[in-house]
Amino acid sequence: MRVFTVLGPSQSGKTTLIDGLTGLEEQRPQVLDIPGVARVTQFGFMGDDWTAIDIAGGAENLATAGPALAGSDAAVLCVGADPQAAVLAAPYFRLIEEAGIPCFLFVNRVDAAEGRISEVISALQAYCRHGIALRQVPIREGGRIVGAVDLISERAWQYREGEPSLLVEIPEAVQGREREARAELLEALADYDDALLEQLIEDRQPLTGDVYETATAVLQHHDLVPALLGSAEHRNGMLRLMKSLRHEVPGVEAAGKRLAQHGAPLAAGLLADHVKHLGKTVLIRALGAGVGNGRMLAGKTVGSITGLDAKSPQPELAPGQVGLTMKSDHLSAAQVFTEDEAAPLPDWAQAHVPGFRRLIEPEHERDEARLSAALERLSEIDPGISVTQDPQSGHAVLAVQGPQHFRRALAKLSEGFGVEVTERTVPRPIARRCASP
Ligand SMILES: Nc1nc2c(ncn2[C@@H]2O[C@H](COP(=O)(O)OP(=O)(O)OP(=O)(O)O)[C@@H](O)[C@H]2O)c(=O)[nH]1
Ligand SMILES: [Mg+2]
Repeated sequence: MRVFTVLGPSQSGKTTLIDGLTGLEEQRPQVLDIPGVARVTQFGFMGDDWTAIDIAGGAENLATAGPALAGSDAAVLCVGADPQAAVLAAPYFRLIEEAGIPCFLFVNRVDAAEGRISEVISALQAYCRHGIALRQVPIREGGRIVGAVDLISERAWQYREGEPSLLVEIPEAVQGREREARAELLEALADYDDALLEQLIEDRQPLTGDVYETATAVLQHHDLVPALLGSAEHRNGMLRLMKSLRHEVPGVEAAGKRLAQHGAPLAAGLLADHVKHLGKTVLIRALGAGVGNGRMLAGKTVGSITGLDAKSPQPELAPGQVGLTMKSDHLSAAQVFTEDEAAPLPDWAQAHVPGFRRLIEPEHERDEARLSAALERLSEIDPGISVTQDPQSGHAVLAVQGPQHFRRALAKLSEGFGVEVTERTVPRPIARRCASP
């Protein structure tokens, strides 16, 4: 099983994109939804198993993105086709660069694109340390984008509403732009492949299969960021993206190597939740062999493992597979596990220090003890939260990533743990006056 994380600015179309990818084949995907945080989908494509992790947009959710990326084989950064909005992609580019993970850029919403795609790419390039390599150029009709030409295969595709695109001849009007963009792509790839460079210098046409091979190696080393186009809403560009993922994304061994700080890791904790009647559930990914019910992980035995539905037993996870652990309170998200130990993920995957702080107290005094227990649980499942005690009032200080995150935390306290709270701003310490001389 291979895993990719889809991330990007709020409302860029990530959830719609995953719906489009999982809808390419008939069978119903399995879904785990943690509203406002992430949605995990398992699906099949051309005989391969995939897990897609959809991280809700917004800077406050970057704390969730780190652990998901750490345990993934690739990232898909989904952005809108708007050069003015490029800056919104900056924090995601930074995280992906720090993770060193292969990344596809998906320029979504091309149905509503205002300017040229090349302008979108150069605006995004300002925020990405690696070169962005356009893999497709748009086909336009009356100002609208109605298809795309793949620059490696030189095949042209005409979009169709809600259906796979139709193979067509490259329209004459696009041929000049296609040649120019293909030359740019080949030059960019040739920086990483001497044989290709030689062919270009000698003015020989490289074989399509060889160029795909180079493109795969370049993606896997995270040397360039390939960019694909489409419209998730209209299901355009879905098959191209999914086929690229299928051919180019490395297997689980690469993720295992990236996380091998203290010997070979056995599994990584990607995401956690607290579910009524079930308790703490942790989405883990096996990176090595020997992860299963009753087996040792992080120094204790694993209680039970299920599929994403939290029902179907999955007693063993083969390397690469993803499952939900229960009755295994010693496991957490944002950690990497060997048989004996749990270690925190590298710094880049850790949440930013939570800067939004509020004093909270239970609405009913009798809930004092329940609130402390709930807050302890909450900080176990949410890597972006920290809880301290206000020395003056003795009340809890809940520190989170921002106001939206705070509202979500309060909703979880109410719905998940049955504790209603009131909030206040944290009083600033009174500055001491200097005694006058
Ligand atoms: N025009 C157009 N609209 C789109 C496209 N893809 C998604 N949308 C719309 O954009 C809105 C947001 O889509 P979502 O898929 O929920 O976006 P998201 O990135 O998951 O949003 P968050 O989870 O809130 O960060 C919805 O109204 C979609 O219908 C597209 O390709 N073209
Ligand atoms: Mg979404």
